[in-house]
Amino acid sequence: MATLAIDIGGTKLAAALIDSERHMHQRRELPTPASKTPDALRSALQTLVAPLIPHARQVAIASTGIIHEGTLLAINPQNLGGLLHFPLVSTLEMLSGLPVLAVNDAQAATWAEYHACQDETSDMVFITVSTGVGGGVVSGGTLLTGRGGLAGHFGHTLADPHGPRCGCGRIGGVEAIASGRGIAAAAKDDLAGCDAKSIFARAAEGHAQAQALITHSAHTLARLIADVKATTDCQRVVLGGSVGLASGYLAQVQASLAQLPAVYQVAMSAAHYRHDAGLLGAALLAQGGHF
Ligand code: ADP
Ligand code: BMX
Repeated sequence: MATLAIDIGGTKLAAALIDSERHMHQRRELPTPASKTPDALRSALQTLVAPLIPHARQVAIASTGIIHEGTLLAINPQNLGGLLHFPLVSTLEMLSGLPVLAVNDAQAATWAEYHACQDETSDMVFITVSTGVGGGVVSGGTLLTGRGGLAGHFGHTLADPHGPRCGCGRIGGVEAIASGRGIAAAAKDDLAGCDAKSIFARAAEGHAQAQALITHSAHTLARLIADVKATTDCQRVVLGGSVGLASGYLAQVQASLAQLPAVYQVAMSAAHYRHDAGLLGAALLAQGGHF
Protein backbone atom coordinates (compact mmCIF):
# COMPACT_ATOMS: atom_id res chain seq x y z
CA MET A 1 0.00 0.00 0.00
CA ALA A 2 1.25 3.44 -0.94
CA THR A 3 1.29 6.91 0.59
CA LEU A 4 -1.35 9.25 -0.85
CA ALA A 5 0.53 12.53 -1.31
CA ILE A 6 -1.38 15.80 -1.83
CA ASP A 7 0.06 19.20 -2.82
CA ILE A 8 -2.17 22.21 -2.19
CA GLY A 9 -0.92 25.34 -3.97
CA GLY A 10 -2.53 28.71 -4.62
CA THR A 11 -3.14 27.79 -8.28
CA LYS A 12 -3.33 24.00 -8.45
CA LEU A 13 -4.05 20.92 -6.34
CA ALA A 14 -2.09 17.74 -7.13
CA ALA A 15 -2.28 14.23 -5.73
CA ALA A 16 -0.49 10.94 -6.42
CA LEU A 17 0.26 7.57 -4.90
CA ILE A 18 3.89 7.14 -3.86
CA ASP A 19 5.12 3.61 -3.20
CA SER A 20 7.86 2.49 -0.80
CA GLU A 21 10.43 2.72 -3.65
CA ARG A 22 9.36 6.39 -4.03
CA HIS A 23 7.81 5.85 -7.45
CA MET A 24 4.82 7.99 -8.31
CA HIS A 25 1.55 6.58 -9.72
CA GLN A 26 -1.83 7.97 -10.79
CA ARG A 27 -0.86 11.66 -10.53
CA ARG A 28 -3.91 13.93 -10.77
CA GLU A 29 -4.38 17.72 -10.82
CA LEU A 30 -7.24 20.18 -10.33
CA PRO A 31 -7.33 23.98 -10.15
CA THR A 32 -7.40 25.39 -6.60
CA PRO A 33 -10.85 26.87 -5.95
CA ALA A 34 -10.74 30.59 -5.11
CA SER A 35 -13.26 30.89 -2.28
CA LYS A 36 -13.28 32.40 1.20
CA THR A 37 -15.26 29.49 2.55
CA PRO A 38 -13.62 26.14 3.32
CA ASP A 39 -16.40 24.14 1.59
CA ALA A 40 -15.05 24.67 -1.94
CA LEU A 41 -11.58 23.44 -0.98
CA ARG A 42 -13.02 20.47 0.91
CA SER A 43 -15.09 19.41 -2.07
CA ALA A 44 -12.23 19.88 -4.58
CA LEU A 45 -9.98 17.76 -2.35
CA GLN A 46 -12.65 15.07 -2.16
CA THR A 47 -12.90 14.93 -5.98
CA LEU A 48 -9.12 14.86 -6.27
CA VAL A 49 -8.37 12.07 -3.81
CA ALA A 50 -11.44 9.79 -4.00
CA PRO A 51 -10.01 7.41 -6.66
CA LEU A 52 -6.67 7.12 -4.84
CA ILE A 53 -7.87 6.44 -1.28
CA PRO A 54 -8.53 2.69 -1.74
CA HIS A 55 -4.84 2.18 -2.64
CA ALA A 56 -3.34 4.16 0.26
CA ARG A 57 -2.35 3.38 3.84
CA GLN A 58 -1.61 6.97 4.90
CA VAL A 59 -1.97 10.55 3.64
CA ALA A 60 0.86 13.10 3.42
CA ILE A 61 -0.03 16.73 2.62
CA ALA A 62 2.23 19.53 1.38
CA SER A 63 0.17 22.70 1.58
CA THR A 64 0.54 26.40 1.01
CA GLY A 65 0.17 28.37 4.25
CA ILE A 66 1.60 28.05 7.72
CA ILE A 67 0.84 24.51 8.84
CA HIS A 68 0.46 24.46 12.60
CA GLU A 69 -1.02 21.56 14.53
CA GLY A 70 -2.67 20.21 11.39
CA THR A 71 -4.37 23.48 10.42
CA LEU A 72 -3.60 25.65 7.39
CA LEU A 73 -3.25 29.32 8.37
CA ALA A 74 -2.81 31.60 5.37
CA ILE A 75 -0.12 34.25 5.86
CA ASN A 76 -1.34 35.67 2.52
CA PRO A 77 -5.06 34.77 2.21
CA GLN A 78 -5.22 36.46 -1.23
CA ASN A 79 -3.36 33.42 -2.62
CA LEU A 80 -6.34 31.25 -1.62
CA GLY A 81 -9.24 33.45 -2.68
CA GLY A 82 -9.41 35.01 0.80
CA LEU A 83 -9.45 31.72 2.73
CA LEU A 84 -7.84 32.36 6.13
CA HIS A 85 -7.72 28.92 7.65
CA PHE A 86 -8.66 25.36 6.88
CA PRO A 87 -8.69 22.25 9.08
CA LEU A 88 -6.40 20.20 6.80
CA VAL A 89 -5.66 17.12 8.87
CA SER A 90 -9.17 16.59 10.25
CA THR A 91 -10.73 17.10 6.79
CA LEU A 92 -8.48 14.49 5.17
CA GLU A 93 -8.93 12.14 8.12
CA MET A 94 -12.66 12.36 7.58
CA LEU A 95 -12.42 11.92 3.79
CA SER A 96 -9.97 9.00 3.89
CA GLY A 97 -10.26 7.27 7.26
CA LEU A 98 -6.43 7.08 7.17
CA PRO A 99 -3.67 8.63 9.32
CA VAL A 100 -2.83 12.09 7.95
CA LEU A 101 0.27 14.24 8.23
CA ALA A 102 0.64 17.80 6.92
CA VAL A 103 3.51 20.23 6.35
CA ASN A 104 4.04 23.50 4.45
CA ASP A 105 4.43 22.93 0.67
CA ALA A 106 7.82 24.64 0.35
CA GLN A 107 9.19 22.91 3.46
CA ALA A 108 8.09 19.55 1.99
CA ALA A 109 9.70 20.35 -1.38
CA THR A 110 12.88 21.39 0.43
CA TRP A 111 13.10 17.95 2.04
CA ALA A 112 12.74 16.17 -1.31
CA GLU A 113 15.32 18.42 -2.96
CA TYR A 114 17.71 17.94 -0.06
CA HIS A 115 17.62 14.19 -0.79
CA ALA A 116 18.64 14.92 -4.37
CA CYS A 117 21.77 16.87 -3.30
CA GLN A 118 22.66 15.51 0.15
CA ASP A 119 25.86 13.77 -1.07
CA GLU A 120 27.29 17.20 -1.74
CA THR A 121 25.86 19.35 1.08
CA SER A 122 24.03 19.29 4.39
CA ASP A 123 23.08 22.98 4.23
CA MET A 124 20.71 24.01 1.46
CA VAL A 125 17.76 26.27 0.79
CA PHE A 126 14.80 25.75 -1.55
CA ILE A 127 12.76 28.64 -2.89
CA THR A 128 9.51 28.26 -4.84
CA VAL A 129 8.42 31.11 -7.10
CA SER A 130 4.84 30.16 -7.85
CA THR A 131 1.50 31.73 -6.86
CA GLY A 132 3.45 33.11 -3.91
CA VAL A 133 7.11 32.85 -2.93
CA GLY A 134 7.82 30.15 -0.36
CA GLY A 135 10.91 28.44 0.94
CA GLY A 136 12.60 26.03 3.26
CA VAL A 137 15.95 25.55 4.97
CA VAL A 138 17.94 22.39 5.66
CA SER A 139 20.72 23.17 8.13
CA GLY A 140 23.17 20.47 9.20
CA GLY A 141 20.89 17.87 7.57
CA THR A 142 17.82 19.00 9.56
CA LEU A 143 14.71 20.55 7.99
CA LEU A 144 13.80 23.72 9.91
CA THR A 145 10.04 24.10 10.27
CA GLY A 146 9.99 26.40 13.30
CA ARG A 147 7.86 25.98 16.39
CA GLY A 148 4.97 27.82 14.73
CA GLY A 149 5.63 26.51 11.20
CA LEU A 150 6.88 29.87 9.85
CA ALA A 151 10.52 28.94 9.11
CA GLY A 152 11.59 29.58 5.50
CA HIS A 153 8.76 31.97 4.57
CA PHE A 154 11.22 34.05 2.50
CA GLY A 155 8.44 35.56 0.41
CA HIS A 156 7.53 37.69 3.42
CA THR A 157 10.94 39.28 3.88
CA LEU A 158 11.41 42.90 2.74
CA ALA A 159 12.45 43.62 -0.85
CA ASP A 160 11.46 47.28 -1.31
CA PRO A 161 9.93 49.52 1.40
CA HIS A 162 8.21 51.50 -1.40
CA GLY A 163 6.86 48.38 -3.10
CA PRO A 164 3.29 47.03 -3.26
CA ARG A 165 1.35 45.80 -0.24
CA CYS A 166 1.24 42.03 0.23
CA GLY A 167 -1.91 40.17 1.26
CA CYS A 168 -0.05 39.44 4.53
CA GLY A 169 -0.34 43.15 5.36
CA ARG A 170 3.33 44.03 4.95
CA ILE A 171 4.46 46.56 2.35
CA GLY A 172 7.16 45.68 -0.19
CA GLY A 173 7.72 42.01 0.61
CA VAL A 174 9.46 39.71 -1.90
CA GLU A 175 6.23 37.84 -2.71
CA ALA A 176 4.29 41.00 -3.61
CA ILE A 177 6.90 41.75 -6.30
CA ALA A 178 8.47 38.50 -7.50
CA SER A 179 5.69 35.86 -7.33
CA GLY A 180 3.40 34.84 -10.18
CA ARG A 181 0.65 36.96 -8.62
CA GLY A 182 3.10 39.84 -8.05
CA ILE A 183 4.24 39.79 -11.70
CA ALA A 184 0.62 39.73 -12.89
CA ALA A 185 -0.44 42.53 -10.51
CA ALA A 186 2.26 44.86 -11.86
CA ALA A 187 1.24 44.31 -15.51
CA LYS A 188 -0.20 47.37 -17.31
CA ASP A 189 -1.70 48.43 -20.65
CA ASP A 190 -2.05 45.49 -23.05
CA LEU A 191 -0.77 43.06 -20.37
CA ALA A 192 -3.29 44.15 -17.70
CA GLY A 193 -5.28 41.13 -16.52
CA CYS A 194 -2.75 38.59 -17.89
CA ASP A 195 -1.43 35.86 -15.59
CA ALA A 196 2.30 35.16 -15.14
CA LYS A 197 2.21 32.23 -17.57
CA SER A 198 0.99 34.40 -20.42
CA ILE A 199 3.41 37.19 -19.45
CA PHE A 200 6.27 34.67 -19.83
CA ALA A 201 4.88 33.65 -23.24
CA ARG A 202 4.73 37.32 -24.34
CA ALA A 203 8.29 37.91 -23.06
CA ALA A 204 9.51 34.99 -25.21
CA GLU A 205 7.97 36.77 -28.22
CA GLY A 206 10.00 39.88 -27.39
CA HIS A 207 7.35 41.97 -25.55
CA ALA A 208 9.36 44.68 -23.75
CA GLN A 209 7.04 45.21 -20.74
CA ALA A 210 6.70 41.44 -20.20
CA GLN A 211 10.48 41.08 -20.23
CA ALA A 212 10.88 43.97 -17.75
CA LEU A 213 8.34 42.42 -15.35
CA ILE A 214 10.23 39.11 -15.37
CA THR A 215 13.60 40.84 -14.96
CA HIS A 216 12.25 42.77 -11.96
CA SER A 217 11.13 39.49 -10.38
CA ALA A 218 14.50 37.81 -11.09
CA HIS A 219 16.47 40.76 -9.62
CA THR A 220 14.30 40.68 -6.51
CA LEU A 221 14.97 36.94 -6.16
CA ALA A 222 18.72 37.45 -6.55
CA ARG A 223 18.76 40.03 -3.74
CA LEU A 224 16.73 37.64 -1.58
CA ILE A 225 19.24 34.85 -2.28
CA ALA A 226 22.13 37.10 -1.17
CA ASP A 227 20.23 37.72 2.10
CA VAL A 228 19.56 33.97 2.44
CA LYS A 229 23.25 33.20 1.92
CA ALA A 230 24.17 35.76 4.59
CA THR A 231 21.71 34.34 7.11
CA THR A 232 22.13 30.58 6.51
CA ASP A 233 25.57 30.15 4.85
CA CYS A 234 23.89 27.50 2.67
CA GLN A 235 25.96 25.71 0.03
CA ARG A 236 23.18 25.47 -2.56
CA VAL A 237 19.92 27.23 -3.43
CA VAL A 238 17.38 25.19 -5.42
CA LEU A 239 14.62 26.99 -7.34
CA GLY A 240 11.16 25.50 -7.95
CA GLY A 241 7.56 26.52 -8.71
CA SER A 242 6.21 27.20 -12.19
CA VAL A 243 7.78 30.69 -12.35
CA GLY A 244 11.06 29.46 -10.84
CA LEU A 245 11.19 26.61 -13.38
CA ALA A 246 10.11 28.72 -16.37
CA SER A 247 12.54 28.81 -19.26
CA GLY A 248 15.33 31.37 -18.75
CA TYR A 249 14.26 32.47 -15.23
CA LEU A 250 17.01 30.71 -13.24
CA ALA A 251 19.64 32.05 -15.68
CA GLN A 252 18.37 35.62 -15.08
CA VAL A 253 18.52 35.16 -11.30
CA GLN A 254 22.06 33.76 -11.56
CA ALA A 255 23.19 36.63 -13.80
CA SER A 256 21.78 39.16 -11.32
CA LEU A 257 23.36 37.39 -8.30
CA ALA A 258 26.73 37.34 -10.14
CA GLN A 259 26.75 41.18 -9.97
CA LEU A 260 26.96 41.05 -6.16
CA PRO A 261 30.14 40.61 -4.06
CA ALA A 262 31.75 37.13 -3.86
CA VAL A 263 30.60 36.47 -0.28
CA TYR A 264 26.96 36.30 -1.50
CA GLN A 265 27.61 33.81 -4.32
CA VAL A 266 26.08 30.36 -3.94
CA ALA A 267 25.57 27.37 -6.26
CA MET A 268 22.06 27.35 -7.75
CA SER A 269 20.01 24.75 -9.59
CA ALA A 270 16.49 24.02 -10.78
CA ALA A 271 14.43 21.60 -8.69
CA HIS A 272 15.49 18.01 -9.49
CA TYR A 273 11.91 16.81 -8.91
CA ARG A 274 10.49 19.74 -10.91
CA HIS A 275 6.77 20.22 -10.11
CA ASP A 276 6.60 17.08 -7.93
CA ALA A 277 9.00 18.12 -5.16
CA GLY A 278 6.16 18.95 -2.73
CA LEU A 279 4.37 15.62 -3.29
CA LEU A 280 7.58 13.61 -2.89
CA GLY A 281 8.80 15.57 0.11
CA ALA A 282 5.54 15.12 2.00
CA ALA A 283 5.61 11.37 1.29
CA LEU A 284 9.26 11.14 2.38
CA LEU A 285 8.51 12.92 5.64
CA ALA A 286 5.52 10.65 6.29
CA GLN A 287 7.41 7.48 5.41
CA GLY A 288 10.34 8.57 7.59
CA GLY A 289 8.04 9.43 10.49
CA HIS A 290 9.35 12.98 10.67
CA PHE A 291 6.14 14.80 11.66
P1 ADP B 1 1.07 26.55 -7.12
O1 ADP B 1 1.35 27.93 -6.68
O2 ADP B 1 -0.37 26.16 -7.05
O3 ADP B 1 1.99 25.55 -6.47
P2 ADP B 1 2.55 26.79 -9.67
O4 ADP B 1 3.88 26.37 -9.14
O5 ADP B 1 2.13 26.21 -10.98
O6 ADP B 1 1.33 26.47 -8.71
O7 ADP B 1 2.57 28.38 -9.78
C1 ADP B 1 1.49 29.10 -10.29
C2 ADP B 1 1.99 30.41 -10.90
O8 ADP B 1 2.93 30.11 -11.96
C3 ADP B 1 0.89 31.23 -11.55
O9 ADP B 1 1.17 32.59 -11.30
C4 ADP B 1 1.00 30.90 -13.05
O10 ADP B 1 0.56 31.97 -13.88
C5 ADP B 1 2.51 30.70 -13.19
N1 ADP B 1 2.86 29.75 -14.27
C6 ADP B 1 2.28 28.56 -14.54
N2 ADP B 1 2.87 27.96 -15.60
C7 ADP B 1 3.88 28.80 -15.99
C8 ADP B 1 4.86 28.76 -17.04
N3 ADP B 1 4.92 27.74 -17.89
N4 ADP B 1 5.73 29.78 -17.13
C9 ADP B 1 5.68 30.82 -16.27
N5 ADP B 1 4.77 30.93 -15.27
C10 ADP B 1 3.88 29.93 -15.13
C1 BMX C 1 2.75 32.11 0.55
C2 BMX C 1 2.30 31.30 1.75
C3 BMX C 1 3.33 30.19 2.02
C4 BMX C 1 3.57 29.33 0.78
C5 BMX C 1 3.99 30.21 -0.39
C6 BMX C 1 4.12 29.42 -1.69
C7 BMX C 1 -0.13 31.30 2.09
C8 BMX C 1 -1.46 30.72 1.69
N1 BMX C 1 0.96 30.78 1.52
O1 BMX C 1 3.89 32.83 0.87
O2 BMX C 1 2.93 29.40 3.10
O3 BMX C 1 4.57 28.36 1.05
O4 BMX C 1 3.00 31.24 -0.59
O5 BMX C 1 2.87 28.82 -1.97
O6 BMX C 1 -0.10 32.18 2.90
P1 BMX C 1 2.40 28.45 -3.45
O7 BMX C 1 0.93 28.32 -3.42
O8 BMX C 1 2.87 29.53 -4.34
O9 BMX C 1 3.09 27.15 -3.78
